[in-house]
Amino acid sequence: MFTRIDHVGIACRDLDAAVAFYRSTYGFEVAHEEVNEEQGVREAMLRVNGTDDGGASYLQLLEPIRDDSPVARFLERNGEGVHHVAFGTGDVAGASAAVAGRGVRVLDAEPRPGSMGSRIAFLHPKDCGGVLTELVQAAGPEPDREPGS
Ligand code: CMX
Ligand code: CO
Repeated sequence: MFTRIDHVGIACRDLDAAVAFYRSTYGFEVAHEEVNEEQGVREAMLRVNGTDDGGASYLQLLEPIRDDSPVARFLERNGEGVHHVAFGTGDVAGASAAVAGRGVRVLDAEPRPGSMGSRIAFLHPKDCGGVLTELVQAAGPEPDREPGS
């Protein structure tokens, strides 16, 4: 069902400061930056491997743009840190239906727009061992899994 880690979402209070940390400490560069009004975030995608044409993995740095957004509430409760893990799939609607059938609450009845033209759906962290989980269908093609992996 899933082919890779699409991204790890990291909540931060100051996106520019977080980008500067990841650049100066690890050498990661920003592949893409955008505001997602619906999700209430300003975000930067830092590519870890692959290319933006498909099959890449990213760090997604997230700064809230509204006090009542999920990332703002997370920061209030926990401070900065890992917010969610996102799995890549070629079929987000199918993957959502499959996990829903296994008793996991899918928070998005219909997939929503995510980073870089992707379509996304979230799973409730309380049904996923405390991990907020995102399913991502990237705009680009999904790579085949390595045989045996
Ligand atoms: N990871 C793990 N647990 C989390 C969590 C997170 N990121 N966010 C909330 N929780 C926990 C809370 O701590 C709480 O636990 P307790 O009941 O033990 O205290 C529980 O989930 C329910 O909390 P809540 O008060 O209902 O929390 P929220 O109102 O913040 O809602 C959630 C939680 C997951 C429904 C909401 O954050 C959501 O809909 N998230 C999906 C959208 C999103 O996160 N968008 C931003 C990222 C966009 C992107 O990646 O593109
Ligand atoms: Co995400």
